[in-house]
Amino acid sequence: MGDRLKIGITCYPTLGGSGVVATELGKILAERGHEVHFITHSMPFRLGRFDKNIFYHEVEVSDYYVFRYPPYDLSLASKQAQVAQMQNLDLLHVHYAIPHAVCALLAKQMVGDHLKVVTTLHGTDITVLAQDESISDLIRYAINRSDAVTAVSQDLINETVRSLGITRPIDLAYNFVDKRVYYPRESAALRLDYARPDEKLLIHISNFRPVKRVTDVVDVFARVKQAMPAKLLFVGEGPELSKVMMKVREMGLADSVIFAGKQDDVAQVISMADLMVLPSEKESFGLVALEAMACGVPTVASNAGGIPELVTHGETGYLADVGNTAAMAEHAIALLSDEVLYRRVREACLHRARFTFCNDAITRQYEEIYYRVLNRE
Ligand code: GMT
Repeated sequence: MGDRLKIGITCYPTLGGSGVVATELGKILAERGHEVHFITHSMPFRLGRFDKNIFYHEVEVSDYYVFRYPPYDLSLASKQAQVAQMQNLDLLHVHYAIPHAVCALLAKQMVGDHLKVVTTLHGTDITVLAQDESISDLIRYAINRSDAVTAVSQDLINETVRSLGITRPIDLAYNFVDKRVYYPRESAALRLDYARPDEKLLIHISNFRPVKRVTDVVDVFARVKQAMPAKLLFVGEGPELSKVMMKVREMGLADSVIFAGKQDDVAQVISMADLMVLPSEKESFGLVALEAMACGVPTVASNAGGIPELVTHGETGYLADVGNTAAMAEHAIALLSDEVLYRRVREACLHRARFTFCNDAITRQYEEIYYRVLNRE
């Protein structure tokens, strides 16, 4: 390892994949000897155990009565500047351009140019927010002024260049999972609470936003169930949950579908399943497919966004066009009814998760980016 760095990390601490990746990265950087300061509005939900190299600084928003909208962004920028000064930070690594990179750039102006800003794009900042002209100039500014910018898939880089006309280099740094946490867990006894041994168990995990097309999961499952005994396990909750529940009831599938709500020990839950279903409309990466892959569970997914960079069709899972639930079900049935094929795909999943999306290699890649912006290569 090179110099010991002092790194501030800002992310959405309670939000899906980006929060998980930012937190895991911080934990691994701390294990590698760096000092990591999380600057967020609440404790990152996967932070877990105590570590002498990890610090948490809570952003408190002023509720001064003249503010119609409490200014979170300004509170964040001033906290980032304060922590950077007090702790002598080398850099701020922010996840999401809006508002985190913009706040970090303001903090940098307050502290001085020696404070570097590394911005990681996770998707919705580009695929949704950049479409809004009133905000796209701000995203472009944040990207162009950051000392380094990374994105979680090549597809997201292409989308950023195309939709914002960005010409500066963007580093590709794939998401990763910690292989000490994500591996096939012993789950035979637990699984009996969800499915009989002769039933296949399909799983879907998300925040149930419309972009996840969760009702497509029900359509895929209904077709699979016609071909073989099967159960479906939903993990997570969000705006589309009641619509999905209603569809399950209308299709007469209530006895075969389990809604488990939010779960913490995702690796344990996934390990019970035979197949992950991820039919999203858009997905810059699709972290849950990687979590499944690392637990030896293949994914049937849409070929949207960055998913094909993760799920190799015919090798570590199967892809179909967005909304083509018939094709997704066909792939699922072919895979689940052929034991030899299933074993081969499972092995390929474990290998790919371990070697292509290896936490050590990707953490080192981020370190190299940090040393580069600090001119300490
Ligand atoms: O997809 C979401 O609803 C959550 C969002 C997030 O901030 O976690 O996910 C985005 O970032 C993840 C981590 O990089 C990616 O795995 C997801 O694909 C990406 N979501 C979208 O692009 C829709």
